[in-house]
Amino acid sequence: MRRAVCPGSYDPATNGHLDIIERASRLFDEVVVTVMINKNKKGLFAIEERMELLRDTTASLPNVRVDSWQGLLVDYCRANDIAAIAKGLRSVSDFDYELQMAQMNRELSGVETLLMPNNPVYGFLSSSLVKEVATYGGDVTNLVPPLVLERLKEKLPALG
Ligand code: COD
Repeated sequence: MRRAVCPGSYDPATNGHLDIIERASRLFDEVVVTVMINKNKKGLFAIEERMELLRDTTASLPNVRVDSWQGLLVDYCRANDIAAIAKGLRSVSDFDYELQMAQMNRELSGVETLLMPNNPVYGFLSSSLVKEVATYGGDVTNLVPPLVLERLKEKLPALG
């Protein structure tokens, strides 16, 4: 079975994430969307909630499942028989960092990274910017899945 992981913070999932997950699901037999836990970073959404939102958002993709992991991504890949990391690429600055991580992960474990150019419609989109815009009441309706929008409204009164 050809299995890939789409790792990320997903705090919260955006339409840009979804685009990459959907495209990866067409290339692999199974795609695991893994919320990587970073104890030093306090997010807006708890890990369980991020996973719930991802499950809801990817419910129509039968070969996609959601998981979480704390530690090195390559250890997760080894433990779950995953041969490829699938990620999106938004910009040249993304590329520098992603290339470095891809090379490090390959050096550590042999796992390959597939970098997919993002859909230009979502080129400017990141979870951080969505949170910042929503915090000040900006409209993020077209940038996130419906359940994410609902939860953002609950957490950020200005968005109401
Ligand atoms: N369009 C297309 N793709 C997008 C978009 C968009 N608008 N937004 C995000 N993406 C894709 C990118 O590929 C991105 O990598 C991925 O979604 C996840 O994005 P985020 O913002 O949710 O998550 P990040 O960037 O914080 O995730 C970084 C990781 C957690 C994947 C990374 O730090 C990691 O692997 N950490 C685990 C510890 C580890 O192994 N460290 C050593 C690495 S060499």
